[in-house]
Amino acid sequence: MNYLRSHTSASERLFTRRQTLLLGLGGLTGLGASTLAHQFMNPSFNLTQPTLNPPTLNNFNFASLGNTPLRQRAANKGLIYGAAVRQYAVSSDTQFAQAVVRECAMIVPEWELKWNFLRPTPSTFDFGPADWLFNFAQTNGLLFRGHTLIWHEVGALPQWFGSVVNFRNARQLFLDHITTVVNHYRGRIHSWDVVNEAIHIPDGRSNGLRNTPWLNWLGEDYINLAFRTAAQADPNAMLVYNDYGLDYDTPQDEAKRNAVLRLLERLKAQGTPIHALGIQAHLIGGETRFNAQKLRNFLTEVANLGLKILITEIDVTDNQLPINIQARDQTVAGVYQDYLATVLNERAVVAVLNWGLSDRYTWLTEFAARSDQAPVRPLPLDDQMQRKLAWNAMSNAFNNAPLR
Ligand code: 9MR
Repeated sequence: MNYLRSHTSASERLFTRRQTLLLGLGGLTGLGASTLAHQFMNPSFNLTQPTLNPPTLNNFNFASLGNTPLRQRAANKGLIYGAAVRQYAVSSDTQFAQAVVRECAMIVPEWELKWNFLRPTPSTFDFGPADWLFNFAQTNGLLFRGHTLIWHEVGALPQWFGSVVNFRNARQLFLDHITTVVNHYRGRIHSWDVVNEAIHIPDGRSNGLRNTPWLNWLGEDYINLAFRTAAQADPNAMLVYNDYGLDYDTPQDEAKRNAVLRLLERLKAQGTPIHALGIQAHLIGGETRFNAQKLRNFLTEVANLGLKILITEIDVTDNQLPINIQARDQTVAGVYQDYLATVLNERAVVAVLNWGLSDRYTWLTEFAARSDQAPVRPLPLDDQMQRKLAWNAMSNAFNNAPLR
């Protein structure tokens, strides 16, 4: 199977981000974000006073952190920590598998529950690779979450999709897929990303919905229908709407936050069985347009709808940062620290998952490669499975998170 086929939304997104980043390459240290987060985290900080360079975070060499793994630090605060993994990596790389078991309390298949893996033909299902991961999770006492039932992304759809699905059979295929897949793990799964990335402001619809084949075939109610169908198949799974581009203080992200909120409000108002928002949090090393208060307000509004929040895919691109590894790791760690300090302060946030655990296996190797060819370093463990400054920053953020 060719995993690197066209990935419209992912590559398009990174391209856009690269463009905006190039325009804002003033301060590459991430200190702007650190400062904001610090102000926000400090209850005695008076916003009307001039900013006197509040102490920024140190170099993340927290000597006192100790060896406690991320899952334990998160659990101490009532949080779940986990990561997306690939079956081939876990099954062939013992060192990686051991790191996953050591650090994680939950895994999510990065690929294996997408249509291109599950649906070799329109009438068949292949749960082989996903079940392998499920069994790995069970054997090692890890929770398992599902990603994703409904997603427009061409790169995650089977080759036959475009030529087989049409107005006449779309509804049946949609219902059968959700019912069969959710039923397969019924009662044994933590949560499902039921619908992924359904908001796309540039598509120009007044409610921000993305123009997808499903929208075209089933109408705007397809999101509600997906959740209802999933809930019927497994009344106990946490059902999640998952999206990206919600993190920064930019007009695009602001518009997207608003559209996502309106969508969640509509769903709640019509009694859709939705339980949580998944915030992907694919973050950008070097991006300074982070406003902790705005992000925090958004989380509060989501929580006020009675929804939980999961940080589902956090990682930090480093392809626009200097090649020096120490400086690069420092900036990446700073982004983790600022972001997690902000979001973990909201008690509706119940889980944090990295999109990958080790730099040995990350989608960013292909999708946000460095022009100098240096390997990318977006995750808490390096490509030798060693803990990095990003791991320290995550540890520190969990240590400082309020108990839920
Ligand atoms: O990381 C995944 C990459 O390896 C796949 O090629 C791609 C298509 O299946 O999906 C990537 O994961 C995406 C996730 O499913 C949804 N949010 C964005 C992730 C990165 O693009």
